[in-house]
Amino acid sequence: MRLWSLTAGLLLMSAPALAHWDFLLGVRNGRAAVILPQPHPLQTMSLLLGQYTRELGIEYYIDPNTNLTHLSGASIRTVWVSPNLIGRLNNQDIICASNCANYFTMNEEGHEHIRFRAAQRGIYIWDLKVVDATDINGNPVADMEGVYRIYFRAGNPHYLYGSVDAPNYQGDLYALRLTLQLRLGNQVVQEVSLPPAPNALHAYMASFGQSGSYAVVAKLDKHLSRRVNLNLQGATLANWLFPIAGDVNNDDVIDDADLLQVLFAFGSDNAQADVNGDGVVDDADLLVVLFNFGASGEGTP
Ligand SMILES: [Ca+2]
Ligand SMILES: [Ca+2]
Repeated sequence: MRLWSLTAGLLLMSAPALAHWDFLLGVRNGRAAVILPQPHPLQTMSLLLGQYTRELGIEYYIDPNTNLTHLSGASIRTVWVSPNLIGRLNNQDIICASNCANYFTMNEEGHEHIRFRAAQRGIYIWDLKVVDATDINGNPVADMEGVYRIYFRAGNPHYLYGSVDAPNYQGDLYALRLTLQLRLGNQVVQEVSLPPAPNALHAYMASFGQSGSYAVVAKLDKHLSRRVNLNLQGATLANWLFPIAGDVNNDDVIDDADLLQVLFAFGSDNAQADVNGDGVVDDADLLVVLFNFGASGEGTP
C-alpha cells in the first residue's frame, strides 16, 4: 500500500515535468541538434472553436552528467512547412508557407511555446533546423545537419504513410520531391507533394480529401514513377521503392532529353543532372541514363 502510493506520487510528480516540453535542443557530434524525442511522435491537434490547434514546447536539453544545458542560445529555422499550417509565437504568425519569418531565436530562459493551427482536417508537416546556436560558454556551435520533422494530425483524415527508398541514389533524399497522385482511371483526383524525410517517424505522411479505391502514382524526382491500386481509408500504409533513376527532366520517360541534360551539365555539380546524387555530373550519371534508356514510369498512360 505504502509502495503503491509512493509510486503513484512519483508518477503524479513526473507527469507535469514531462508535459511542458515537446522537444529538446542540445549538441550532438559537435553540431546543434534536437536531442529528444527521436524520431518525433505524431502530434494530435485538438478541435477548439472550429480550428485544430496544438501547442509545442521547445527547451534546452539538460545533460544528466553535468546537470547543465548544452546550449546558451539557439534559433530555429523552418526548412519546409505544409501549406495551411500556421505556427504562432508571441502573438505573431511566425511559421507558415508564405509571408512568415520562419525563423526565431529562443528567449533568454531557453523556453518557447508555439501554437499551431489549421482550419481543415489533414496531416501537416513542420521541418525545422536548429541554427546559430551557442554553447554553454557562448561559443558558436555548427548548425544542425538535415532537418527534424514534426507531423501533426488534425481530425481523422484519410492518409498514406510509409517509407521512401531509392537504392541507387547516394544523395540526401530530402533534396528530392515526392509527388503522390490519387487517380481514377488516368484522371488525377488529387495531388500532394513533399520532401521525404527518412529519419522521421515515417519518411512521408500525406492526407487526401476523400477515401475510396484509387490508383496511387508516386514519383520521386529523377526517378520513374510507381503505381499501386489501393483502398484509401483512414491510415493506409504504402511503402515506395524507386529503383530506376535517370529521368532528369521529370516527364516520367528516360530518353534523349535526359541524356542531353546530363551531357550539357557534364563535369558540373548541377543537382538536377546529378542522377545518382553523388555531387558531380560525370560518366556514372551518363551510364545510368543509357542503361535505363527508353524506360517509362508505371504512372505513364
Ligand atoms: Ca525524362
Ligand atoms: Ca553523379
